[in-house]
This record gives sequence, C-alpha cells and structure tokens, in this order.
Amino acid sequence: MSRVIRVGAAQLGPLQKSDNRKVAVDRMVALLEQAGREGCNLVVYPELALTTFFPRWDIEDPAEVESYFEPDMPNAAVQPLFDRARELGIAFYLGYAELAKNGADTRHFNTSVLVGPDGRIIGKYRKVHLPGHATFDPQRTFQHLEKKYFEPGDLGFPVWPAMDGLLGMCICNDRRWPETYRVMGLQGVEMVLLGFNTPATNSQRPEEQDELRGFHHELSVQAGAYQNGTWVVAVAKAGEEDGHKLLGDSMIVSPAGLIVARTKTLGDELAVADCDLDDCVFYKETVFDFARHRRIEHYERITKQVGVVRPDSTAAV
Ligand code: ING
Repeated sequence: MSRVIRVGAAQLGPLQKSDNRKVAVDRMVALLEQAGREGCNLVVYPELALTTFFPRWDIEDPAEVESYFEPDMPNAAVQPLFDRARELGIAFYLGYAELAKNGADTRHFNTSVLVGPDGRIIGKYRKVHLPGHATFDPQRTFQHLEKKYFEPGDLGFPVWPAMDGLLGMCICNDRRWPETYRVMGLQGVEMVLLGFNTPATNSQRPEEQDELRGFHHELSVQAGAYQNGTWVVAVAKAGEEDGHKLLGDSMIVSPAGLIVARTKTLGDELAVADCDLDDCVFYKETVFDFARHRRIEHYERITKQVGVVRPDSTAAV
C-alpha cells in the first residue's frame, strides 16, 4: 500500500522592504493555484513568508519592528490564502513572525503553522535555533539580528498525525542541527516541513564561495532526511532583497537522502513531487531502527552539555 502526498515546494522570490503583505499573499495564492492545477495536496512556503527578511536590519523604532509581526493567525491580510487553500482542499506550511500576546505579556517568535486541507491550524512551531547576534556587529558585512527580534522557541519539536502520516516542522537554521531531526525522528516523523531565508554570502567570511553555502544547505537537509528515515521539504525565500542576495535551492528530499525535486530559479517557483510516506518504513525498520541500534547510555553529553568541554589532557586513558 502507499501513502502518497503530492507536495508543492512553493519558493518565493524576494520581498522588498517596500512590499506589503498583499504583495506576498497574492504571490502565494498564485503558487497555490498552480499547485491546485498540478494536483498537490500540500504546499510548503518559506520562513517569514509575509515580509522581507527584516533581521538583516538594525531597527531602532519599536513600531517599525512590530510592523513585521502578526498578532493573529490567520488575520485579514492572510485570510485570502487560508480561504483559497480551503476551497482547493490543500494543506500548507506558512512561516511568519509571531507576536504572542498573553494578557499584558507579549513575546516574539519566528514561527510556522501547519494548516489542514479544511483551513484549520493543525500545529504551530517556534524556531528553536536562532542564528546570528543580538546587537549590531560592525565586523559583519551585513547584520543577522534574529537574536535581537525573536526569543528561542518554547514548543519543542512536535510531530502531528496528519495526512495519513506523521508530520513535523522546523525553520531555517534548525535544519543545520541534527538534534532537530532526531527529536522528531524519535517520534516517528515521516515528513519534516521547513522554510528558510539563507543569505547567499557569509557576513563573517565574505570570501567564502556561494557554492559552499549551497553545499552546506543540501548536506544538512539530505543528512537529516536519511539519518531519520523521513522526507524533508525545504523551501526558500530567494533572490535579492534590497541589495542582499538569498539562496534559492528549494528542494524535496526522500528518506533515502535523495533530492527528488528542486527549484531552478531565484523567483516564485513551484517544485512538485509525489512523496510516498511508506518509503520511510524501510529505513526506520533497518539501518535506523532506533530501538534496536541506539545506545543512549553513551549520549548523555548531548542533553547535559551546551558547549564544548575538552578532555583533561592529563586524564589517564
Ligand atoms: N538563516 C541562515 C540559515 O541558517 C545561517 C543563517 C546561514 C547560519 C549560514 C549559518 C550559516 O540558513 C536563517 N534565517 O536561519
């Protein structure tokens, strides 16, 4: 038997600071219509898909910072996307900047939601691994101030029963950390959905070749998929935003770690693949049968230590 989800990786081209939510939503709806014509059941949009990647700017005005966040989801600006997806019966992943209000307490997260084909939110994820820095860094060729604008996610790495399988989410930098996939892998995840906004150059090593950035992106996603026997769908916001280049290379990776679909441009582009969740079973029952092969008695450092603790050079072997 097979459990095929036809997935549309809905890459967005650049969103400029001057582009409002309607620009983004109209383009996402157009990709949704194409996904509908191509028979997709699930569409994955990028991280922070409603605005430009604003953490590249050191914004002093609190009101301007708040203008990038969504107090509610859905809201009037994104309702056309929710409505059209429900009409088409297509589930989707959407990344956005979340303003979380709890009474007088307001918190800021880099967030994604998984929305079912009926338009209801199945689950929410808040980005755990925030890259970059919290204050202006003059040493960098450009800023990456996610630690200024967002708190680390507080929801862990959940996995939800959905679409006849087990689906999980993460966001951008999370894909570089094996812990991200393994925590979901230990819940049996069969498809990890993620959006990303990845600068095409290294702000701390400008001479680094762009190709290396692409290689590290592919390496991270392919390893995460294979080592946990799961599909991974990784979708970029790409192209040049106000003079800053973002990586494209959106892709759909199989549990074997193979790239089965990928985008070719740096614009709005849909890459489609039929993803059979049953393809996960062989890897989960053989090479990555965690219950048979893992030896947790040797893994304690992974949860007990944050940074590196080097061995005492005088310690006896
Ligand atoms: N962007 C980048 C990412 O992890 C980065 C930041 C790039 C960190 C390359 C380290 C190396 O893809 C976001 N938004 O996390």
